[in-house]
Amino acid sequence: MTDRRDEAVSVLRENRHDGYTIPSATLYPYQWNWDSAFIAVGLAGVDPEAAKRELRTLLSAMWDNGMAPQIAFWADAEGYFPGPDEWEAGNGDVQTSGITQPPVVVPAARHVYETTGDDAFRDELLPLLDRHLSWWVDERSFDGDTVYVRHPWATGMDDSPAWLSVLDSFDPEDITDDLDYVREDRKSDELSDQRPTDWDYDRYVALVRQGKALDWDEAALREACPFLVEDVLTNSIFVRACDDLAALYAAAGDESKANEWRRQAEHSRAGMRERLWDEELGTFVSYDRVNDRKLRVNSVAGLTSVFGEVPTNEQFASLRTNLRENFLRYDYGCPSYVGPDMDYDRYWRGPVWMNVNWLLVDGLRRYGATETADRIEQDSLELLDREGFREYFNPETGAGRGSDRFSWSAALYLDWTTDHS
Ligand code: 2M8
Repeated sequence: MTDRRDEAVSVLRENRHDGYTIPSATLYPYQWNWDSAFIAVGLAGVDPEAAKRELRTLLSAMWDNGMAPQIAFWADAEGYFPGPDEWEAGNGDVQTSGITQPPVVVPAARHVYETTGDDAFRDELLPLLDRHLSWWVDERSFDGDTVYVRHPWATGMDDSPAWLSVLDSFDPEDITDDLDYVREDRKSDELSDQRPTDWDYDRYVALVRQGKALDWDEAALREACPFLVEDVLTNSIFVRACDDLAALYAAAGDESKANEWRRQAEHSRAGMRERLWDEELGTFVSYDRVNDRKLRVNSVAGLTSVFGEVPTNEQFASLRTNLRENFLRYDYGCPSYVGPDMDYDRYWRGPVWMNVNWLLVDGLRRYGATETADRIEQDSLELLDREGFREYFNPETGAGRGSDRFSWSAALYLDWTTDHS
């Protein structure tokens, strides 16, 4: 193993708790949903038993209705807001947050299964993964095709400029009468400039307090919540998750279930192509269901549609031009956003993120766009080799930003440097 790979393994070891891995010891001391899925992808090649355990723990935080929470508070920890008391949610075994995150858990489970060939693990996970994706269809879809989320934190791209107009469309004081809180994420002056603004946080906290006041009741929140967004990133991952669940069922010999999920993937893809495509921008965009409008911004989220093989060949041609001309003109691909509110150092408003690059590289290869995929993969490895396992990176200078010894950066480095042939 190279020194960097050794170091990646030690980052994951350091961040591992009892059956799960925290994203970072400085900023995020609990189990996060899509972080654990990316972590399992990286662990699959170096410690398959830990990869399986990571996913089992993640799925054991799932609610009875199939909601897989964004955070599972398995053990007490200091230094994160909002913690368990703020959410007042859980499944009886563990306290959790009351929102979800993109269902990368399904592609991760398929990856771990295909790496290990462990049929018993596949059969153990199948009903859980099915329950989770069924929840998206039953509880989180207006039309049965695309799915929605109701908090920016649920998208994973928390302060993306895509959410600005939705967050601006309501007054946080109209949905909660308590806006007192203390942020814990500004651990340094540098981080204070990189993390989301107080304006954003007021709205994040108000949405959490509204959810708690309504006991996380889905029907009530569908009526009252001012943030109901069909996020393009979540939908792209959801479509891929349906295909991957179908592949797992097919491997288990259940063709009827496999067909059911293939049909769902096709139906959701068709919905995205119809409603989320923006011809002028040459990308897919998210949709604001409360105000009935497209959120027309050029976020990398639209490009991740390749991960779900959503773009038609014609759409892919425009999307690829957009990617080359607007995103790959920076020294380091691929910035999370380009446009008027771009900020090279602020969180999801411009920096390069490794998990997004991983989704892009995988998706671009599916379209045969090998050179572009190679460029993004090489940029990613160069950044990680040079700067270490930072949380995100400035697309102009490549400088590492956010926390250090960040788990998914280490995990995806391992996956990129594993020989999969
Ligand atoms: C960031 O989000 C959390 C809230 O979930 C935060 O800022 O406190 C995001 O980058 C998110 O995508 C990620 O899952 C989480 C943990 O790494 O951190």
